[in-house]
Amino acid sequence: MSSGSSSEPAAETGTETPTATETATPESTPESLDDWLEDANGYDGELRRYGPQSRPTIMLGEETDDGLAFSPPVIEVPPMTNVRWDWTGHGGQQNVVALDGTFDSGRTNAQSGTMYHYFFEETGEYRYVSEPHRDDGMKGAIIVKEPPSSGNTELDEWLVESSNFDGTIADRTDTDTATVTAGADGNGGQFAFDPPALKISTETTVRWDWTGDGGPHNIVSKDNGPLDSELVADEGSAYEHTFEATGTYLYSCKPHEGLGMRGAVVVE
Ligand SMILES: [Cu+2]
Repeated sequence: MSSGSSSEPAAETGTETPTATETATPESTPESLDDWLEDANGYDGELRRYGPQSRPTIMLGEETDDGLAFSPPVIEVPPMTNVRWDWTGHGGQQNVVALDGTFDSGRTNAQSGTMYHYFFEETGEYRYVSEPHRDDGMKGAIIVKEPPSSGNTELDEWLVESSNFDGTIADRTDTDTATVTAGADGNGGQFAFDPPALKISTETTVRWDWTGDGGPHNIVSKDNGPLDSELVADEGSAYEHTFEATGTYLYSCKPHEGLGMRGAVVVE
């Protein structure tokens, strides 16, 4: 299952027994992931989620207010994802070592341009450190789990990288006017729609209310849908649309679409 050269940090798949000199000490007492990550440099409690077919890259040696960090420190990926680590060249010698020995980039390296990758096949929580900086908070985690599922595939694929989407479609089928907050917490700032997905009946008006946070946002349909608001930043701004026809309507805030600022309206 292994491939790549042995002298450089190399591609690996499957499980490998760490060598004696490079063995990471297993945790002696189980500690929750949240507790373990509490002093992880650059971690603000929000993980970055990637969808299927994505190619996540984590930078080593990112300078943060806390100190040297993996960036992003915590990511969530589906099974069968190849995760890559790139050395920035900052902060001296670094490596990537899973606490449970699942993956190990080998000898430390300080060279910008060094890379390592590991193919995650199975679900699980993988904690890892850069050994020279493990006591200084340079640590991270890869969470491998199935993406959130609402049962609506089109919607699930559109929202998979939206941090506040957990597979729930908020039920607003019993109201004539449903509201969505634009500029809610999420996606690494105030870059979320809340709720990200909602379900309404035909003839229902959806109103998006701007919080004023996160800079200018807009509401624009994917492809050629009916939603097309102005790009505005002011708190108290609003945009409305009344949905006549059934279907799944996908939209985003164009400036923040890549961050995951996406939403969906299901009209029944
Ligand atoms: Cu936005």
